[in-house]
Amino acid sequence: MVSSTSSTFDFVVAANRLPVDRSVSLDGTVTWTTSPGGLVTAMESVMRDREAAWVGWAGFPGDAPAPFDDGRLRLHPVGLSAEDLTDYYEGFSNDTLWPLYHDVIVPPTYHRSWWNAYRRVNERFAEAVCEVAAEGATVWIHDYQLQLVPAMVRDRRPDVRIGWFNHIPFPPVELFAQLPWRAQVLRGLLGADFLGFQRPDDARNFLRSCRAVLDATVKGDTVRWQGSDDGRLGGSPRVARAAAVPISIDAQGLRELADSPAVRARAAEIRESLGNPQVVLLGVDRLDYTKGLRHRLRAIGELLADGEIAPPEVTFVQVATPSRERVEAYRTLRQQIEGTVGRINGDFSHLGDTAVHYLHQSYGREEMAALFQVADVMLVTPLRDGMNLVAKEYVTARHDGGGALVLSEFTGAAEELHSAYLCNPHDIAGLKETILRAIRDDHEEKRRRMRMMRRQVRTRDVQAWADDFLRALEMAPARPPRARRS
Ligand code: ADQ
Repeated sequence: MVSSTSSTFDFVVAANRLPVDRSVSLDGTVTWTTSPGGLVTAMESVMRDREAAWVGWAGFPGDAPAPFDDGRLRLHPVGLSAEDLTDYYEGFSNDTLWPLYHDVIVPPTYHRSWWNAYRRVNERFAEAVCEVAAEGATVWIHDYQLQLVPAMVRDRRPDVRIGWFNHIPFPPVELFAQLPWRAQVLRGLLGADFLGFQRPDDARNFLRSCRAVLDATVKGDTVRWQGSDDGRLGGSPRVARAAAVPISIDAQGLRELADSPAVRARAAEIRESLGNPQVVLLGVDRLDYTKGLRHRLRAIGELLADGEIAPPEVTFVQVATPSRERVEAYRTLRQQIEGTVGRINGDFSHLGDTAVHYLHQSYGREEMAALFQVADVMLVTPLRDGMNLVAKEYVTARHDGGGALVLSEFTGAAEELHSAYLCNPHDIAGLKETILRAIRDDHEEKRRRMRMMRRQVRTRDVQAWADDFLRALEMAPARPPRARRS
């Protein structure tokens, strides 16, 4: 338990968002509800026996609310102004780093004012971390929004152990080198003792960038770098390790949920409402250009035009979660997707038989689990994705052994789920063939594939991920000898 008097903690998580959502009732009463998600579940288990704090933005612009306790956890909000949100979050994080780190599927935008905001907000996070971290604490920093925080914390607090985990890909140096602030970002990351990535290739890309951009010495998975004269790392030598620690899901929790009578009943209800088709194809993605929605719809449109699939026997349900709607590239994508869905339905739907069911909405965990159970073929076809948890959720929710997963080679999940129907989403002919194979393959073959993938996710669940990360952090190269709190 967090004692209300304690102000420092031996375990600190920093992520862009706090794991809670605020709601304000008409009489002004404020309530916080835990946002469901794998990260929260993973952290809950590692925080259980520790004095732990979570530093993050509370989800609305303006001054940060005062720190408060949520069960065992101290929540320490960081305030972001409307301008910070535009420049640091929507700008530098989601319109510079996100496209650059996802193979420049859309061109990244480089603005010096966004970079200044990114630095300013990262400073704010670093200050908050230092405020709550006890002497010798373990600090776990998450994701691309906070890449400068590791060095900013180390400058102030050489006594703490710092880990950073990247939820998205790390690009090849040939792309990363575009970033006007590439050296500053690498120096920021090298404040960490251990850097975790989704795939071995991401870790390798990072190490190659350190060598090429900073002239650092890289041996195996360890990078050594003598801090530069600009004072950011105080000129002290840095040693950090970078390796793959693929994230996963709360497999047991999802399995239990998917097996509950309520979810099973809801799955039957959904299938009925779709007109009991023989084959339900399903896609579930944030409406993001990395997720390959345009390519997927192209393949589906052509399969309908070829007469290979047709409603009511085969129907496609696409859940496209609203996302980053203030960023131009996302608004354009939405228009394109909705235009394409409209055209496909205009051409191939009949009264009562819809070719593509398009749902631009968010759902609760139960509804998602029920949708997964209804899906005979799950289409996970991103052009690039750090991991893709939907793939792991799908194979876990199909505890009945049914279903088939079509999975892009360009996801982190493809490194682990070898029994999926793997595809290159850029190859529309190949994608169409793979979808048809996943529909038509022998029942036993599909069950065998699903069984192997379910076992993989069960044994490498989110708990294993968090344990692996923290073990690697604990064993990371020793801190410099003078690393005591001053
Ligand atoms: P995301 O890009 O958001 O995550 P993903 O891994 O697929 O992608 O996670 C999405 C999550 O949101 C899943 O748990 C899914 O069930 C849920 N979800 C999607 N649509 C929903 C809807 N309409 N309603 C409710 N829930 C919905 C980033 C990286 C990924 C990486 C994760 C975790 O881009 O590559 O796997 O972080 O590290």
